[in-house]
Amino acid sequence: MRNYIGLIGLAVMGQNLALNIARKGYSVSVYNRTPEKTEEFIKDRVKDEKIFPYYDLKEFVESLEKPRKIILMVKAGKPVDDVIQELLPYLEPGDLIIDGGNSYFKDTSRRLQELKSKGILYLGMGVSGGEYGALYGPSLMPGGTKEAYEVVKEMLLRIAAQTEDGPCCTYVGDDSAGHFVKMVHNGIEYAIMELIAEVYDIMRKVLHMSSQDIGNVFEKWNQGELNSFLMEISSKIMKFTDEETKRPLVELILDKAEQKGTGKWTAQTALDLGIPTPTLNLAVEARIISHFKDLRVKLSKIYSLSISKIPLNKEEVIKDLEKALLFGIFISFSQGLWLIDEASKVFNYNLDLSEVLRIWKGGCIIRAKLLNFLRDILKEDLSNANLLFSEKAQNFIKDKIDSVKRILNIGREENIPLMCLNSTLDYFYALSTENLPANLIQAQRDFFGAHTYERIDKEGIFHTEWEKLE
Ligand code: NBP
Repeated sequence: MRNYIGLIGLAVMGQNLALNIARKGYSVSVYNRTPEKTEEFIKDRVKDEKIFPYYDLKEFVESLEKPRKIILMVKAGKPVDDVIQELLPYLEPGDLIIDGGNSYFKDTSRRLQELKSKGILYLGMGVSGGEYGALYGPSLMPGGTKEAYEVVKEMLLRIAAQTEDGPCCTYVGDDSAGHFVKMVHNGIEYAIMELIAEVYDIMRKVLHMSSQDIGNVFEKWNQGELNSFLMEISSKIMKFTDEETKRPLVELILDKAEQKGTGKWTAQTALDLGIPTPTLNLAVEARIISHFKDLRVKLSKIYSLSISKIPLNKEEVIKDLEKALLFGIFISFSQGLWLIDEASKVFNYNLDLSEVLRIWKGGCIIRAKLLNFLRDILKEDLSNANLLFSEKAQNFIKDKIDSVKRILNIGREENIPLMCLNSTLDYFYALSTENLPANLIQAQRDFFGAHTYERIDKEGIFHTEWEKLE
């Protein structure tokens, strides 16, 4: 009897995904470069599940029913290419490789083309939800050919998170669509995390709230419009006590945020495609700045940007913070969706934005009640990719703007950096402003570089000799 599917890479994601697949009744062959990890996995975590370890790649491939289906859960980048090269001698046309890691979408496109010439099917599949999601139901974002998706469709739909709107998996689109959507998912994730952190900063530094109290407010918000996975875990984090010191653990964690690259790729890709995503970009910048701890400590002593303690009504500020956070999260999704929509046109992904929002409703890190609202907006007009035109969006935004402004004013007054929140309002203002000062920029460009300009009073391309050259 051969096994239904194979999985390579038994770190946190691979182990949990293998268990999830096996618990849905499928038999799984597993392989890991370092054999000890496979042994440990089988010993520590596998019970009655039909999971079978292999320590030789050829035997691993031969253990699979045809056409073979192999999921890669290895580190993104060169390891994916290495594993594919090692597998190729044992594969036959019609076999399918699914890359479930966070691969760069351009790598996925390249691999897809290379494997197509050998008759091997390939899916680049975003998997979100961390180890918990991988085990109990992730959000799955597979992209590639429809033919490849059909081979594993039934299994993917079964292992994905289930919601009232169906399983959190769909055929995302052609080529690298799956990994593109996962990349932007992570870009939005960075932005929401930074926005929550900025709100937390105001609560602790300006409102002088304890971590426990902040946790209580987050918990309350999580019962309302802000209901989301990131709000839920933030409230739990705030209330978590360090065993050793009996202090809130969050207060003991060094303020240097790490990153693995998907947020940076989102920002770089948005710049390449010419789509404005300042909130997503600044979330990456905020992590980069956080890394310069020593420098920050030195500059903080030089500039002494102290908190001035302006008189504030705490309850009112908390209400404003809730609205500001909702606005920020809405704008983050708006920027991400616009980017995905543009990529769909440029790379011919044929994406359905509403489906993308649907499969983010469960399992993934950015799952949020707000997604229902965003889907309602898209239902009215699917071409409204940045979501800003609908009447629903207008009412939502108008209800929040004053709160955002008040919070930003507090930030300015009290010397609190609010990089992401600030950018959401500036993005909104800039996009909604008829006359931007870009006319002066065009004049400057033409002055020093003869780059030409257009005029508002007549058609054509113009150049002016701003100064006589002697
Ligand atoms: P890691 O990203 O830490 O990768 C570790 C795995 O890659 C191990 O199984 C390791 O084998 C294998 N590997 C490496 Br490194 N180089 C290899 C090579 N040249 N040949 C074969 N195998 C190689 O694991 P992870 O955190 O489970 O993530 C797996 C994928 O899922 C990544 O792309 C990640 O970005 C993505 N992802 C992770 C999360 C998360 O929450 N961690 C969430 C969503 C997506 P070894 O044991 O022999 O070193």
